[in-house]
Amino acid sequence: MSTLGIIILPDARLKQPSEVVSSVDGSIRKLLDDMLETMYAAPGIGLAAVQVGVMKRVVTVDVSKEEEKRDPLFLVNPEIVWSSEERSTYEEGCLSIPDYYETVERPARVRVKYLDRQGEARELEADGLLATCLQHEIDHLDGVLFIDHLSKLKRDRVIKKFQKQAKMKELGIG
Ligand code: GNR
Ligand code: NI
Repeated sequence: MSTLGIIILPDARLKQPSEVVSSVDGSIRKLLDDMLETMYAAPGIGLAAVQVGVMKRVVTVDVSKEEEKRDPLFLVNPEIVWSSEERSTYEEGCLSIPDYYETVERPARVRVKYLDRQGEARELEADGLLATCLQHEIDHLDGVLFIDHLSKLKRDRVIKKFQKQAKMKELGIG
């Protein structure tokens, strides 16, 4: 396994939709394993392939609390097939928008269909942090970031800050 580099705002790839995976083969399983290692190293509770520059509908998630009791989920072509009317709010962050946290409101429960690591069709129903995380990751596959759920004022402020940081880095400052 190897860790992969995580792309950050304002990388244009984060705004693009990812492609459906046609078969869960060895290269997809290797991608899943490398993504899981990258996610644990970050550390993060979820990762979409686009965040490591791979435009495929592939996601890893692990919302378990203790490192000793890891509970990884591998999802290929995940789709929300049902979401609750009831909403819940979480303070969200994103590895592609480092050190920025803001409250986002989303459906409290979702049912997700996906292919597992073996390419088998599965469904799961989630609530709590897992429901939020799955929605955050599936958004990534559609080129949507959690800041797209905030007011335009907040979103534009964050984008500006990261554009400025990218420019400074380009110039070799900071
Ligand atoms: O590590 C992460 N934490 C998190 C917290 C609240 C809601 C969503 C997330 S996902 C994020 C990792 C990430 O950027 N996944 O795309
Ligand atoms: Ni994210």
